[in-house]
Amino acid sequence: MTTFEVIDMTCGHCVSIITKAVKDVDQGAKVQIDLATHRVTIDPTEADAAALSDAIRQAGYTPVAVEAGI
Ligand SMILES: [Cu+2]
Repeated sequence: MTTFEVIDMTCGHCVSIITKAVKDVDQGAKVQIDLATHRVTIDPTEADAAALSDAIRQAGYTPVAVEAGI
């Protein structure tokens, strides 16, 4: 389980972009997003935390890891 705080994720549109970005690098990943706290929690199947972080960054957002994994 990897959790990022993505402070510039502010609406449902951001949620869908970030979810898609994560699924593009890890199709089987489970993505849970809490907009109120800007938390993205990912249960990956193959991508590591660095790859997930890169994917979110490349989608135009600023992920900060809040749990061990990077
Ligand atoms: Cu948005």
